[in-house]
Amino acid sequence: MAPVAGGILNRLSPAEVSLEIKDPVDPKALEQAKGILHELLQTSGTKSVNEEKLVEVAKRLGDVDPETTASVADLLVSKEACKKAFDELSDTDRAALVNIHGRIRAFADMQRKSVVDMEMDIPGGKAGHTVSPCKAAGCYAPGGRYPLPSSVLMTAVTARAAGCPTVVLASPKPAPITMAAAHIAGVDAFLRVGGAQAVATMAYGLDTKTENGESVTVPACDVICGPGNQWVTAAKSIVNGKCGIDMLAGPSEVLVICDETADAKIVAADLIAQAEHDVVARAILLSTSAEIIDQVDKEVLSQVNSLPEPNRSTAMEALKQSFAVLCESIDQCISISDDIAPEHLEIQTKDSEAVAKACGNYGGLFIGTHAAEVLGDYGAGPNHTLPTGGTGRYTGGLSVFNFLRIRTWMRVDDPAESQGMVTDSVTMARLEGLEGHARAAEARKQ
Ligand code: HSO
Ligand code: ZN
Repeated sequence: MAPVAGGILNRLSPAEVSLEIKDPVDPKALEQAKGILHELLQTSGTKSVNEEKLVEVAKRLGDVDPETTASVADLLVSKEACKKAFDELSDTDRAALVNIHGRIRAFADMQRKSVVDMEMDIPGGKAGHTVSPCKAAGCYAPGGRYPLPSSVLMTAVTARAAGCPTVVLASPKPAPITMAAAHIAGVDAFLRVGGAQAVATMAYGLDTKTENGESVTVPACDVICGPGNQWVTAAKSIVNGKCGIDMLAGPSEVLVICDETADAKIVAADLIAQAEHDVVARAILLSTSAEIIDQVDKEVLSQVNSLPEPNRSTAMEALKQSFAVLCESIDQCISISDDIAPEHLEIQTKDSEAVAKACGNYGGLFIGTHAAEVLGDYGAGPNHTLPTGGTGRYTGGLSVFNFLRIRTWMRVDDPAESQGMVTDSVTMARLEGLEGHARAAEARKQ
């Protein structure tokens, strides 16, 4: 149903909510990303990307100024430049960056501590697992519509907390605040390149010597993470397997479940905050109260009109594709929300905690009026890199676990004690028709 007078949100009945889950990878962007990877790798003769090609692609796709970019060294932002950007921040801005960094790091450190090495007895010996970080993390922070230093912190700080010895960052056209964030996160290499070319460079690495003899080295990263546009997501889908990736992220979403006790002004502000990210972002309102829906809708229209440009037009576009649903019960709200599995789920009801517990699918959960989604964006603690487009059904957001490997081991100290296990293995091997296996087990018979 079309929006009502004085409002902007489409009104759907519960039955009209269709999932319309899109493939997280855009087919056209996938073809273009494949082309870029091919171009960067075909002439390299090595396993890393070809440096001249990278410079050419970065110039052509507008990452860098073709006039002032001479060599591959110009595609990197130096540590000195990042430190300078940090030092030049106002006291207030620097304090915000430092505080947010601290909270993200504290949360990630607790996550890291929550998973520990273990060992247990097996017949005649021991087995266990060890938790260990991958060597090189590649972090992407978008540079498009807005600079996103918070995404630099969310990705790079999490990789550091996991214990990755090398952290690479890619972010096109970095603003000084993005460079300052890279400084405080302590990134080792910073590529001012975006899109598929950035993902390819982090996946395959760049190893080169410039004319003045300086070496420019970006290692082939073991895990590539972070939000990005359709070409970043497409390229991540291509390199997935060569390296690990966190997720295939799509446009941002927020879903608010509220009842008559909610504050319409606050709900509206939260819907708009997410809508301003992107013209294809989505804001969804589910409520048991027709009055609240009307109030929120009117608030949305009036608040969005007071935003500065280009935020207003961006949010307006997104809100036109967004919707509100009047539900019969909170249980119905939860069931629709679970079908959607929103990236951000806000609960603003009288018993928010109980409602939150009953919700099954979401990227990040924000419980109660004061747990604003934007506080999560800016480092209350949990990561803001979250699954979108329904992928919250099978994955959570970015965390230290994306950079950790749980590796298992076993040892036999007392072969006599292990004989039962040996016999079982011989039997099972023959049931599988694997005579070589049977004999390898039998060699341990006593
Ligand atoms: N809400 C975005 C993250 C972000 N917001 C960065 C502001 N800056 C996706 O979770
Ligand atoms: Zn946001």
